[in-house]
Amino acid sequence: MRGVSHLAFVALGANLADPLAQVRAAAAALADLPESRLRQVSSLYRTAPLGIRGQPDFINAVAALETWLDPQQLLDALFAVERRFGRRREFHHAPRTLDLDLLLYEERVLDSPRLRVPHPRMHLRAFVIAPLLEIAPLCRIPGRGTAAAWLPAVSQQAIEKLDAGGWQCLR
Ligand code: PH2
Ligand code: MG
Ligand code: MG
Repeated sequence: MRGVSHLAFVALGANLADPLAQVRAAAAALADLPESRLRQVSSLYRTAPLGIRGQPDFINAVAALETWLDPQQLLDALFAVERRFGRRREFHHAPRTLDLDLLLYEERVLDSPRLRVPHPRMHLRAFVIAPLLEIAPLCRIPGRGTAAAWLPAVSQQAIEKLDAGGWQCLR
C-alpha cells in the first residue's frame, strides 16, 4: 500500500438471517478489504426500520476505514462483500442480509449516478448519526455541518445500543 491513504466511513446494516451475526461477520470482512485497513467499528445498534414498513428491526453499525482505494474502487469492494453475504437487489429498500453504504470519503463531495458522497440521507438517520458520533465525535458532513448538530433532528427514531461493545483496530 503506497501513497496517500484516505479516511472513509461505511454504514453496516442488516435485517434478515440473524442480522447480529451478519453485521459482526461483515465487520470482519471489512478488515480484509483490499488496499484498506479497518480502523474502528462502533457498537452495534438495534434500530427500527426507517422509511419502510412491516420489516424486521435492523442491526446497524458504522466503521472507519483507512483506504488506498479511490471512492469507486471502494464502492466496488463493498458491493463484492454484499454479494458474498448473499445480498440480492430485488427492489428498492428490500429487506437485506447486508447493506454497506459508503457514507463519507474524506471531505469529498461526489455526485455521480453510481455514487453520491456524502450519503444523501445519512444526516437524517439515527442509525448512522449515533454510531458515527461514537467513533468520530468531531465528524463533519460536507454541506451539512457537524454530525453532532443532527442529533436533535433524529432523536425521535427508535435506536438501542447493544452492549456488544465497539472495538478498535490497532493493526
Ligand atoms: N436502511 C435502509 C432503509 N431503512 N432502517 C434502519 N433502521 N436501518 C437501515 O440500515 C435502513 C433502514 C436503506 O438502506
Ligand atoms: Mg442503505
Ligand atoms: Mg446500500
